[in-house]
Amino acid sequence: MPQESLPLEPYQLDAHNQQGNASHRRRYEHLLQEIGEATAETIVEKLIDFQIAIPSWALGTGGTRFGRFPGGGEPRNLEEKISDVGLLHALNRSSGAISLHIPWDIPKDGKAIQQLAASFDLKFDAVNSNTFQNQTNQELSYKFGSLQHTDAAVRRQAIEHNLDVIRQGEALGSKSLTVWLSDGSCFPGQLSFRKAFERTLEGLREIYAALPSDWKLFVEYKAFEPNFYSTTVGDWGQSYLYASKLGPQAYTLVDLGHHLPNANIEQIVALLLMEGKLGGFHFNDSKYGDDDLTAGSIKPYQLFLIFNELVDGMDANGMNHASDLGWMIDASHNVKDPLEDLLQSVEAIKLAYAQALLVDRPALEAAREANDAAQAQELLQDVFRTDLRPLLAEARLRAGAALVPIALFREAKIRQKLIESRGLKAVATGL
Ligand code: RM4
Ligand code: MN
Ligand code: MN
Repeated sequence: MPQESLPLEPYQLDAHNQQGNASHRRRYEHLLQEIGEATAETIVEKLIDFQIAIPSWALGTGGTRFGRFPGGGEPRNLEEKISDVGLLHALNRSSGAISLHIPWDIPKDGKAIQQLAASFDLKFDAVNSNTFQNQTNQELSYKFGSLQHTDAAVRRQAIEHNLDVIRQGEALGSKSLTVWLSDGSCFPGQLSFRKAFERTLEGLREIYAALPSDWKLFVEYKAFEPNFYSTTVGDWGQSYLYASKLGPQAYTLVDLGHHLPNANIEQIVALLLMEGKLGGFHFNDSKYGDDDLTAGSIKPYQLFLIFNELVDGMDANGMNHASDLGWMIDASHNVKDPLEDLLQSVEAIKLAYAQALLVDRPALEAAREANDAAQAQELLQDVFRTDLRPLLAEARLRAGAALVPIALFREAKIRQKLIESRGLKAVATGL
């Protein structure tokens, strides 16, 4: 592994872990007494396997329509983005995949890029198409939508773009395509809902037909923005309709920020899993809309409840937690160092996962059957309030990562090193 090309030396990681080891052991032993060694071992094993993909557009500051305030040292090209994800993975051993947005990141030489990623032990997760922005040199405009457009030539352009993204993904070893459309309308009367749906379905059918047989197609929904009256893939019902009509390789993708306020996302997840149609996840958190804030920063209990359903539903289907769903972060904003932010998101996701693994399912089932709402709440909240962070730290230690990734990031002055090598004015492509 070319760790020497990362702004982190192995000796720095070792020193960090040695320094924190005694207090970690104390906390871990204490937790073992509470939850038992066998349970702890099972959870630690599962945590080591669980990887969360990092999107290539989250490595720079972004996230608002107004201003961007880059903090310096942002990756200037795809190679540097891969190196940043490699760095995250070296720090936490939980970020072993990267998800590309085409055309923000077009690999010029697929093989070389794949090799670079492999040198950091990274795989390519879903590739994402982009028909929600006009690109320079693009012939026709997506102002009034892409796959739903009234003009067949615009629809053709959007379809061809998706076919091209599949080809790019194949060269990288990706196994899925995520389609998020901003298609919809801003004013009542602007659009025929039925025609928009049918045209979109027709386009998706052509894209679906071009999928390699071991690929999945993820249809991502979003309630509003940039269209504010209707969205053509607006909720899980519509996404489920498309995915069912397309066939067995098509699935719904849930982005946590894409619901109307107070939607019961855990229930959506449970039902999609029951139907075998949940394909992947975009993690972020929000207070109002698609805020794209750090996972777990606003509603950690909701994140736990979602994982509670994920674990329950995946187990009921005999699915592998680590590999049978696509796990990805989709967050990016202005005020934190993007790498620190991603480390926090990964930590929050893994914590919610660990908590869900600890739920006493037979007891919960018994409480439900007995209509004992108070006991059901006790069972869930008891787990939620147990501090499982020592399990995450133990999993990191065993996987060769840092005890406290964000602390090491600061101790090793990684951002300063990146600014020295890339400059203060470096700005990454993305939103
Ligand atoms: C959208 C959606 C997509 C993401 C873009 C950048 O709101 O979440 O998944 O690719 O933003
Ligand atoms: Mn998303
Ligand atoms: Mn979004």
